[in-house]
Amino acid sequence: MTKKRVFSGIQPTGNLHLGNYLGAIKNWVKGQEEKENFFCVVDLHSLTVPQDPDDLRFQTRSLAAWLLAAGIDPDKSTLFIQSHVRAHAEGCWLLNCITPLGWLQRMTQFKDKAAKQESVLTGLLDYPVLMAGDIIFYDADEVPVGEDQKQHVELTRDIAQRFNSLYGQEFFVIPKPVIPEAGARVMGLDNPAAKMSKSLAHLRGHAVRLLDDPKEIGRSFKRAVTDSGQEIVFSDDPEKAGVNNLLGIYKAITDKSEAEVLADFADARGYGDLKKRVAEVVIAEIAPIRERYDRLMADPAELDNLLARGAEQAAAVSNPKVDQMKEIMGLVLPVIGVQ
Ligand code: ATP
Ligand code: LTN
Repeated sequence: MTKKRVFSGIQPTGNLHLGNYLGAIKNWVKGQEEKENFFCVVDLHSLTVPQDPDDLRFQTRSLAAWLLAAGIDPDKSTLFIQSHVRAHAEGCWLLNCITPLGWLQRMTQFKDKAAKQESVLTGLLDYPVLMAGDIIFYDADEVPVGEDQKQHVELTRDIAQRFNSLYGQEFFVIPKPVIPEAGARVMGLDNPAAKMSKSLAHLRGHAVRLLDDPKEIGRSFKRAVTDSGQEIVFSDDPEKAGVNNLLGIYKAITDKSEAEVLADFADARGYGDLKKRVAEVVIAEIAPIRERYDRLMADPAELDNLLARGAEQAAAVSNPKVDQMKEIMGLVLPVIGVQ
């Protein structure tokens, strides 16, 4: 039986946090054995809001190093940088030409991000089309992402279906989002009503960043907002969102069931104890990743070699797919040698 193909991407925008790790990266690592995986540092997506060039260059390598440090194994998965493979930007144009504008104007992430920008770039509106291409140029079956990206994967399905029906063939595989149950939505420690977010990670006590040292992690959990009660339970009640978030983090890190998690806290003395124990498991998980990250960043040539290998493997799949797409759409392919 052929393995299911998985594609996922993450933006090199810095400040990688526990939400990114539990909502995305940890699941990528777990799924490496049974699936054929493509993991992409989506640097072109980062350009949809203004970036400092030096910072973007650093963050792109840094994110690749974090992914390897977290356990992405280049012998099992293809890890690469989006802009290293021509199919992404080129194929995005082709998809633009079959995607109705209204579909993009409806995206909630676009509306949220556009509201925060003084001047909205065309690329920001087009962001989901670039993302759709990432996925469908690899014939991916599954897209593991956090809850916030579900709408984009649904749009990807619509775009793929539209291409297939316009050109009368099953050319693109219709992918489905895979949302992890635990860790799908890690909330801010300072405000459990809002998701933990890179763009807020500079605020004291909002996020646990993978770069934080154990002391800082301990302090962030200590300050975490809870309620005035003392019941340690999983709950949908907005009042209990803080406690629910702490338990959810513990559950995602330990891979335990809700019952097992609650049993672990049966003897806890109040929220102080809860916060301390959650901090401990988070620190134990992150510390070795941080050590591997430091080692990888100390050898940039080796990192670049690994990424070159990944780009070559990725290009071998997506470039021919985009060339086929061009042909289907009526473009004339150049004779061999003019690439
Ligand atoms: P920002 O909030 O500043 O836009 P981000 O923190 O969402 O950025 P992304 O690069 O957009 O970061 O997301 C990377 C991956 O992490 C995605 O798969 C996303 O779904 C997941 N993710 C992001 N934040 C969370 C969170 N709080 N909980 C769970 N998963 C998350
Ligand atoms: N939009 C996603 C990042 C992303 C992605 C992808 C995720 C870009 N291309 C393809 C899955 C598949 C985000 O912000 N997390």
